[in-house]
Amino acid sequence: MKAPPRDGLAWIEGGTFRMGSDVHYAEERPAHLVAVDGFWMQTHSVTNDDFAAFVAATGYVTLAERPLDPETYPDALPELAVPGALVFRMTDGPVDTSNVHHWWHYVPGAYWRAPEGPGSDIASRCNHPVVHVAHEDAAAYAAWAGLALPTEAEWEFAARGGLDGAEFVWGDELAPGGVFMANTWQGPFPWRNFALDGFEGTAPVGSFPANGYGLFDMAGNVWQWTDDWYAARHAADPVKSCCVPNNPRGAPVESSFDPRQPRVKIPRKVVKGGSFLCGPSYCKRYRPAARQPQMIDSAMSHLGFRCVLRQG
Ligand SMILES: [Ca+2]
Repeated sequence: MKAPPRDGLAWIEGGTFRMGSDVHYAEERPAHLVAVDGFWMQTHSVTNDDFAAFVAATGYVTLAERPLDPETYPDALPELAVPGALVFRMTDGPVDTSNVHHWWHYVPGAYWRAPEGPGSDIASRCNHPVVHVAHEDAAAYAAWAGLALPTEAEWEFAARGGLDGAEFVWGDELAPGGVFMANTWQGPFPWRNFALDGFEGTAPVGSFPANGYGLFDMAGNVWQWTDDWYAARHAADPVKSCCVPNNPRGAPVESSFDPRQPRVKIPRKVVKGGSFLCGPSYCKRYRPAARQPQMIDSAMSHLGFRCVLRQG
């Protein structure tokens, strides 16, 4: 174990691991060998307090606080062309879970300091992960802090905590001995949240046990940005075993656009980890192999980030 160059970083000794999974969602396939060099990673997601320090020092204004550029959003409805962010709201009863608009609502005035919109605040959530940060906001924080956003391979290698091939970042059982190991969703999504793990929304960082590398919340709580462009599948293993990809940097940007929305030209990055909204009844993405595409301008109440520090 190397001594950290600053507080809040854990050393992740590099190595070769099997990235992805062949037994879950299609986008996790195929499981394939990848090598990553050693790096440092923040032990916690960046918190509201952390982000407030960045904003106080720089005057930074997040994407969710800025008016929409009509050139980027030619089809935006006028009511959506005001600054805001996507806020999760529980429904009154069961809904068609193929339509995310039942529970995601564009709320004018919602941003990291007012996560549910005007009138809400983070006074009681200083040590919760910051949310409503678009990719460029996360990247700006990282640059200010002298850090970087992780690649998907770095993120997944770190999340596995040395348990190569395990289902979860702590092992193979969702709640070993009935103990919840991450902030996820218990109950029928999105209308009943039993909060058996103690948290209905986000939890303070570090509320659950760390993984084998000393990293907290690498499953559940909030999704985390990576710096890799998304593709719907992983690359397969190379034919020759000599040629395991080293420090892969994701897919080309062209592969990341949403084929279901051809008019939208906003590329998508990979997010990892799942969130407090992921549960067995809807979305089993609280696993290290799980991944999701996210348009880079997304500001959502279940999406945050953490940073890495590479050597050299
Ligand atoms: Ca929960």
